[in-house]
Parts: sequence; structure tokens; C-alpha cells
Amino acid sequence: MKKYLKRLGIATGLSLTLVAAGCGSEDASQEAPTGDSNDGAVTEEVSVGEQLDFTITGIDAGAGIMAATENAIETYGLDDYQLQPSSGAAMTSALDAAIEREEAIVVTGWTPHWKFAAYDLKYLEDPEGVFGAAESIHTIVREGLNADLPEAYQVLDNFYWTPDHMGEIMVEVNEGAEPADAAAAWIEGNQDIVSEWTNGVDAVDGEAITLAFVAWDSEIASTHMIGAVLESIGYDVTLMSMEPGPMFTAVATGSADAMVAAWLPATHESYYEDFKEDFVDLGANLDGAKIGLVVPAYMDIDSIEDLKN
Ligand code: PBE
Repeated sequence: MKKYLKRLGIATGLSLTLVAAGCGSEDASQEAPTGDSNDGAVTEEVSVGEQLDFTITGIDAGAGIMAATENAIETYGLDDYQLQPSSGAAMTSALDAAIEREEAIVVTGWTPHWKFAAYDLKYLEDPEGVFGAAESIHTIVREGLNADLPEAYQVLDNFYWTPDHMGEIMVEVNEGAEPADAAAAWIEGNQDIVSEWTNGVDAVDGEAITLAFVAWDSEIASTHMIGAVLESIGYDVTLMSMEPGPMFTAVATGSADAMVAAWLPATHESYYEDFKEDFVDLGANLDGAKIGLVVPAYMDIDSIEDLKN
């Protein structure tokens, strides 16, 4: 990937001249061979697309944000661009590497996410509204859960927190904590919030419950946290990591009891539409989530439309 050039239209011939002259310094004025440093250079605009190698760095192929990004490529006419599937972890390491070198990069991004605490980033404006407005994250349980495991149902129904709360666990995990440890520490430090979910709910005696999730950083945080809360009232909790389609299928068929990872109304709309008759939507556990295309703040572009330049 090419170095991100703050001023578009800088002469590429100039940078090639400097490299050829063996100059490692970033200060061109000192290192230019002789006279006018631009002498003989072929002035050529380096487009945003070229700087990005016409690549949008994505995550796992089944994520809702991947389908939304394909829509954006279509809607904004970004015909030369490729959406590169990878994983949440590979996306953040590509972002880290690019920022280290101040290169151009555009990634599929979402909030809550620790990357906004770790780096200076911005969402590209989406005037066509392809990525939707604010999203909520819903808790969805299998049919019959209320009858079979009423205490768990009650806690899951009560569960509601904020993007900041989720972010606290995500930051700890990104800094190296085990998700279970970060979740336990968060619960320990937020007894007032957790007790609102568990107050008046009877303890149980080791009954099994299975929570499905996808290993996105946000869902690693929420699922470990609510799993630990269910354990604290006596459940034997199993967390099952899977792809998004199987996660929805698992709750719809009853092979998982619940999930806290449905991004609605837009991100997981197609999965939700497929299965909504077959599970119980307990509503939002978090409001104010968001998806979109994200770039480092040092990039001069502001809108998805600017990717065309
Ligand atoms: N995400 C995080 C998911 C939902 C949670 C935005 C990467 C997705 O796009 O499906």
C-alpha cells in the first residue's frame, strides 16, 4: 500500500526522484538533489483509490457489514474497488500497520469498538444512507426458553447496557486480558448495574444454558459478560462461537438457547427476516451502535463519495 499523501496531487515523479537519490529523509527540501526539486518530474495525481490499492479491508464474509459494504460499492459506483474479506482481528491489525506508517486505509468499522479509543479515526459520511442510521443490538432467545429456564429468560430480558459499558470490556481484552477475566472484572466493578438485571431472580442449581455468538470484538465482550452473570445465579453456561448465519439458525432451531448479538434493524436484517417467526426477540440490550466505512483521521477524505477521486 502506498504512503498516504496529505496533499493529493503531489508529484509522484518527485518522490521517485528522492528514492532514486537514496534520500531517506522526510524533508524533501533538504534532500532534493539540486535546484528546483520538481525539475523533470512527471506530475501525476495519486488518486485516493490508487493510494488504497482500490481495496476496502473487510472482516468475515458473513458479517452484515460486508453485505452493506457491497451495497455501498454498488450505490456509490466504486467499481474499481474490491472488498477484501478477512476477520475482525486481521482488519484491526491491517489498520494498526497502516497507521504506524501513516498510509491510506479504509476498513469496515463499527461502534462500539476499542479501535476508536486506540486510534484517531473517522467514519466516512454516507449521504445515501447505505449503512443505515443508529443500530441497536438485540437479545434473541429460542422458543420455549421462558417455560424451560425462566430465571435465565428474566435476566436476558432485563439485560441492558450502554456502548461505553461494552467498550470498557473491549478495551481490556484488546490490551491482553482474557475475555472471561475482563467480563468478571467489569461485573465486579458494576454491581449496581448487574443487580438491576438479577434482582428478584431466583438462583438455580447448575442447569445448562448455551449462548451462541460470533467472535467479533463487541460480541466477545457482551457474550462473556452476560454468560458470567448467568453463572453467578447458578447456571452452567456454554458459549458457542460460530458464523453469523449458524448463530441465527441455532437460536431458531433451539440448538442454542440465546444470543445477545443481533444488530438491527439494518445490519442483520436478512438473517432476522429469515428466522423471525422461529425465535423470540427480547429487544435491545444496547442502543447507539453503528456500522460504516472508517478511515484514519489523517486522511483528507470525508465521505464515501470521496473514494471515487
Ligand atoms: N459487526 C459487529 C457485525 C455485527 C457486530 C458490525 C461486525 C456485522 O457486521 O454483522
